[in-house]
Amino acid sequence: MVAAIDLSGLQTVRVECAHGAQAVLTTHGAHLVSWMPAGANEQLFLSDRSALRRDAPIRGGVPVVFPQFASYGPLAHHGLVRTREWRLVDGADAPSSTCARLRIESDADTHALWPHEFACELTVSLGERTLRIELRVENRDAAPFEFRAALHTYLRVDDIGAVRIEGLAGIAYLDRARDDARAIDDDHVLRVRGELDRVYVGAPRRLLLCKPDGDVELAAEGFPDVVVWNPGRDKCEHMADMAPDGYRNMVCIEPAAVAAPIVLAPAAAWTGAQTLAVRA
Ligand code: TA6
Repeated sequence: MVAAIDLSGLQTVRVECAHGAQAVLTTHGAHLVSWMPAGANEQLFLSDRSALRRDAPIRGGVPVVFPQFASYGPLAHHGLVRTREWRLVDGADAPSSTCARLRIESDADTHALWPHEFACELTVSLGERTLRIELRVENRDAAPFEFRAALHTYLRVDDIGAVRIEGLAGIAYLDRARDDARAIDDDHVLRVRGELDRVYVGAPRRLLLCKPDGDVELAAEGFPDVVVWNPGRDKCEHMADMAPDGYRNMVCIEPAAVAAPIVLAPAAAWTGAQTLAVRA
């Protein structure tokens, strides 16, 4: 629950709808930190040990990964924008808006690290029992550039041992926990038993997270891949921003463009999105 965590060091944006659904973002990273659908519990995991400072990434919620995924490149892990301040460009004048749009543009700091002129916009749209998150990337440069991206969604679960993910059977993946070895999982459903870090290449548009307190459907647009991650007990114990047993309460299911970078022409824009929906 966000209520238990002090976000006071960060500027927040709240969206809410008439039926009681609400979501909270920080302008730091355009980071969604909470989503409570109408009549349902918090759906996102947010570590109670997360740094909540402007110079550090937030552990949990939905980090925006751009223009680099993980360490597939020379930049900081997961790129440039999750630790930078974004500007609220829509939703600011309407405190009870169901939609918020945040924007970030390249500047001298980003240029020193990644020599391209870009803009990213994140739009969050809230329904009674749905949440759509859209990432738009603009190339404002005179030359094409390549990027990788993901919406690194941390879903909250009561007990990782009791959940399963449906929709990935037979899909080839890169096993990041085993030097990116290629594999195919033929099991009908995916269960998390220990560390799991997989990039499913060319993943289906719709996945289902099945859990005892209610299933969540995930529908992706534009993102070709999906990453599934849980650090498992041993890794989690060594993470400074996670409780030692925090891995039990989360699983990341991330629409992503990882296996092949996206090439964006000058003046062109790319859009990827995911819609989360809780089922009754
Ligand atoms: O998306 C999965 C992943 O790349 C994992 O390998 C793990 O490192 C995770 O992201 C978290 O990364 P972070 O930089 O937030 O610690």
